[in-house]
Amino acid sequence: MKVLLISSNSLPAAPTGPVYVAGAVREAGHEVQIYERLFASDLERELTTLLENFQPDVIGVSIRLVFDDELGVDAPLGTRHTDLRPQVKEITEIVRHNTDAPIVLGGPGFNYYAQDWLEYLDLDYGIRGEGEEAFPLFIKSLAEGGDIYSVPGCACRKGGSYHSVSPCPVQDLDNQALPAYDLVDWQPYAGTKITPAIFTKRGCAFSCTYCPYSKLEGKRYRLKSPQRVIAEGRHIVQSTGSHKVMFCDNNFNAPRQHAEAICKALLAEKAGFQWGTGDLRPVGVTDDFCRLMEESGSFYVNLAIETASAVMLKSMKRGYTVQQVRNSLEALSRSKLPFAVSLMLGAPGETPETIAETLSVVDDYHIPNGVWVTIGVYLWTDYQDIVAEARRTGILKDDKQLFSGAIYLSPGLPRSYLQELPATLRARSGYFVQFNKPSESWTL
Ligand code: B12
Repeated sequence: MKVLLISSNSLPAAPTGPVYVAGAVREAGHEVQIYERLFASDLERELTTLLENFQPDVIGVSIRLVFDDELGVDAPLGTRHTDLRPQVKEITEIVRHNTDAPIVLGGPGFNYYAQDWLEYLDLDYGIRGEGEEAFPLFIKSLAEGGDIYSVPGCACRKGGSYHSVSPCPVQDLDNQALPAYDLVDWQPYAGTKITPAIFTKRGCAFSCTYCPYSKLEGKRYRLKSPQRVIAEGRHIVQSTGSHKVMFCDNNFNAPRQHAEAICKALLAEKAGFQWGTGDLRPVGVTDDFCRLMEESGSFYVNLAIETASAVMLKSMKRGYTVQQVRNSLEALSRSKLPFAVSLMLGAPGETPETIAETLSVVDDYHIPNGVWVTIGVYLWTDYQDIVAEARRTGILKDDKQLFSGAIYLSPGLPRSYLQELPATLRARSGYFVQFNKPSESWTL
């Protein structure tokens, strides 16, 4: 079969999901092409020409985001909210107009709202969860007349009604195809300063109240071997020319032994690339661990503190203490690692006092790569415990709000305080502030 994978993302990020899925589909014996929407200058013309020339039998559309909040100096509260759904619709309508081949939706932005997306786009097929095994199985069933509706993760409309099967997580991550970075032209990504990304494991053992990851990926870790991580990194160097790779894990350093094993292997094998990660948990970030990260070629780490108030650490069920946050910051400060810190303000229990506590901890350190502050917690899915709290307190009134954008802001934060907060934080050196909004017209 000929399979076209469209990365529908319109914001700068690596096409990580599409390349893993493309690799798997290719290994299953199909001919695959990837279309990247991010760099389209004339979407309709480019996509139409590609569909005419390639004549795909199946089109997979990878949806990364439903909405996004980007910093914008002119926007109210300094953040611009963009609803990204119409951009996905534009793509599927062009495809629909040009071919009758089935369109299959998937990706991290699809998982939480499968039924909403199918209705919104008026399409029939989607796959929730990891696509490496499920998508080739779906294509096989399609080609051989098998039962597509029994494929794990299948989220489809059948005879007008919605039908879904639970996703089945990939167990043996080492035995999957390499991410097909060779199928994309890396030049434009490099020009936009995007770093190719891979993941080193699936799963999350923690239960932070605002985060869906442990329910999305399971609490048990499924680890890639360090050799496999190196093989993926080398494949990236070879196919993109980039000597930098991002590990886009949930908490790179959990389990800690896994992170250490990867660093030691990178060091021992002179892997030939540097690495970074956006999610380091402030637990066990010792001098030794920092040295290991540094010597194994880390060019960037973000310490995901989120809060340094004892009350809020408990309320968000982060599973560490203020002292552990301080220990991590001290070890990173003693190292040469370029590091950043992220904070998430506004979860249940947050007050001006808890925010002051967090800031007073961070103030004790020099953070070389800056502090990224998010105000307001997105409500995406019942996988986040905070969604139940939002329903209980009337912040979330009906389920449709989840698909169109909803945020949680602690009732303990007065409006007048919230109005001032972004500007107050931005006045601090090295602070970036994203104020999550449910829509661009939303005001306090
Ligand atoms: C790493 C990451 C980032 C990194 C990206 C770094 C990088 N270099 O790639 C950073 C920190 C920059 C980031 C930023 C943001 N992120 Co982010 N991010 C993630 C994270 C943790 C992993 C994504 C990833 O690459 N995974 C690895 C790949 C291989 O997995 P995957 O993309 O899910 O693909 C698999 C499946 O989805 C499926 N699949 C994918 N495509 C397709 C297509 C078909 C046809 C099929 C069948 C299957 C399929 O198979 C793939 C292989 O298993 C996810 C959460 C998560 N754990 O999924 C959030 C996530 C994608 N991010 C999210 C958000 C909201 C954002 C931000 C908007 C945050 C903000 N600023 O407000 C920004 C947007 C930035 C941007 N430009 O896109 C949300 C999106 C939610 C939604 N429903 O819209 C997620 C899901 C987190 C969450 N809260 O649940 N993010």
